[in-house]
Amino acid sequence: MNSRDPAVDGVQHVVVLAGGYGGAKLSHGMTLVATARRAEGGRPLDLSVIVNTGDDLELHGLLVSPDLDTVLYTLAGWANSETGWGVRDETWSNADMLGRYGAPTWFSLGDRDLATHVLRTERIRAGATLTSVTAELARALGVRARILPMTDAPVRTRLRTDAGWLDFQDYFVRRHHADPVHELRFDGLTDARPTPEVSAALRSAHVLVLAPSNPFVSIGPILGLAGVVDVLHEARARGVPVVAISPIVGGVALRGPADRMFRSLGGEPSAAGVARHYAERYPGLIETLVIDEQDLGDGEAIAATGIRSVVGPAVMRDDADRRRLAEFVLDIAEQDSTRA
Ligand code: FO1
Repeated sequence: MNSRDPAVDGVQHVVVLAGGYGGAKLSHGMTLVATARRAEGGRPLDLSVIVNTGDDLELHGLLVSPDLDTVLYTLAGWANSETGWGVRDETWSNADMLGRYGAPTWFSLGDRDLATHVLRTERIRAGATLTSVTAELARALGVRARILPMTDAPVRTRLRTDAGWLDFQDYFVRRHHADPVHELRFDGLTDARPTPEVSAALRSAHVLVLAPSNPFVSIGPILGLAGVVDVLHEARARGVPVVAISPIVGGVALRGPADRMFRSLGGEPSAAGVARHYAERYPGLIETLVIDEQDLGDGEAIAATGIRSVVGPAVMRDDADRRRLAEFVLDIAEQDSTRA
């Protein structure tokens, strides 16, 4: 089976590897394409989003999964599009009251957002997996796409800075990701396994997309899970296109610390730096890197890494941009699979 066989039950299975908001926005773009195809009788698009869980934390006794929730809320139409996290039209009564009790409120849980953590924690305490709880929440919010935690085992990203080793949200929120990062650790990752649902999605994919998420702390943990890179290579060998989108545009990260991490962890904050990062860590994995037109000049340096670069609408400011980028990626994938 490969992506050249339109006959294969017709449905096009697109699998996106995602971290926070960049991955959520691209995934939303894919669902906009899926909806348009349903309306126009085009080839059905079935989306699975494999999401990083290394940002997860326990707070007030509750399990909080920021990247899963950003994808869930964005696909459900509930996302706060200004912040890129949490729920829109949020209220903060609970956080206010917690503050009155002297509880920490540097990581603010809105009242609607809190419901997600309460239900998730309750279901997991009752023995449910993170995968099954996420599917229940997605179904309840009317999300058709499969939102798949990369693993059901706990994985916690930790970052070594001049202030010592920090938990991810301490680094990212409490300290405003201002600390230069000298080393990364993903506690629990070596014992963790991709879930059966993740393995099945990777094996049945017609198109594999690395979203414009942080290559170090969002895409990295997913690709660091035992067996994931091997399954991706098997997919490429079957002619399945593997397309990445640069999270660095014009030398800066569209959101978050990715550009500074290139400086402190090695590499350079540029589209070429992203290509080198992926080519060195995961040789032969990525076929095509979508770069913004501002980075046209990086084309030769990218080609030198063995990755083909294509200039596309890499910046997503609104829904039209999200759909445009998703369509662009699917067109690239179509070209790649016929080239293969
Ligand atoms: N980011 C912040 O900068 N400040 C916050 O108070 C904050 C709260 C928060 C609550 C729930 C949630 O799912 C995400 C939240 N985030 C907050 C964003 C979070 O740190 C990031 O979404 C990821 O961890 C980075 O991708």
